[in-house]
Amino acid sequence: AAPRKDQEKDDDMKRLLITGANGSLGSVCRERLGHLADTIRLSARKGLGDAAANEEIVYCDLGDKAAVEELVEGCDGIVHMGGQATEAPWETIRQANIDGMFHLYEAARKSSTNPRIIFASSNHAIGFYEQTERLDAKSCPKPDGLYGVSKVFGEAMASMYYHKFGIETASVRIGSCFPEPKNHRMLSTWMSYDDFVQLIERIFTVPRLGCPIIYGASANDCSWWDNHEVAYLGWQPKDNAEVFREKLNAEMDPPPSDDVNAVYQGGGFAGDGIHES
Ligand code: 15L
Repeated sequence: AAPRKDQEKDDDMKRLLITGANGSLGSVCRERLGHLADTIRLSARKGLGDAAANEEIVYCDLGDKAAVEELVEGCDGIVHMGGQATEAPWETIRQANIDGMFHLYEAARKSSTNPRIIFASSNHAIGFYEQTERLDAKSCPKPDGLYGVSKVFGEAMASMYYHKFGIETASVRIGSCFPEPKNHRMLSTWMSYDDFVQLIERIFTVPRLGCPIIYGASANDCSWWDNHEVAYLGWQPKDNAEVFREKLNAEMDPPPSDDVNAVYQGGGFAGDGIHES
């Protein structure tokens, strides 16, 4: 296929696919992205309940290439939250995050709709940087486990399919997207649901996306990450984890300065071993 990267996004989306729609962030997407397309196609291996009026549910295993091709056909946007979301045995990671990414991109390449993709990458792609270091989109990967390695792979897959076939992807190195920061490290890595939703809206609105790396974090005072390379998105996170500091201090002590949670950006993931199956 000829490269399509100079094509501008024309109008609103007809069908937006959310993979991993039963996961913790996938559920937030399901709840809050309904306005982005006429139809929302939700996918997971199980547990999606009943479809609402503008929803359609397609159960699919990312390891099944033919099923993923069917899943992607007809979608002009994809929020790819599906896959293994924490450290796990290699076989589990390989099926969901390695084979699954290949299947997704092959499906996108073959589809008739040239979907724009948001890939849920992770801070664990750079988790072995120390917390004293400041990163931007040009910082080399430094994964902190097999899960992090799979996210680096996913970003590479997105880059290749963009340069070869013009498929646009925003790889979002998501920090810690929860209602509130759960520990002191998350004062740096936290992203609020509101900021996350606004980021997704901007990614699907901007006329030309390209294939950026974006750090998914709120406007935290203690952030380690610089998003100046994606200023063109017009994304301005509003929340700041600092407002939770006092509450957090009342609940727990900060980790000792030589603890992985105080040394590495990826925190505990950096101290974890290989999970054997
Ligand atoms: C991730 O990639 C995980 O999916 C999530 O559960 C959190 O652990 C997050 O990173 C984090 O680093 O806080």
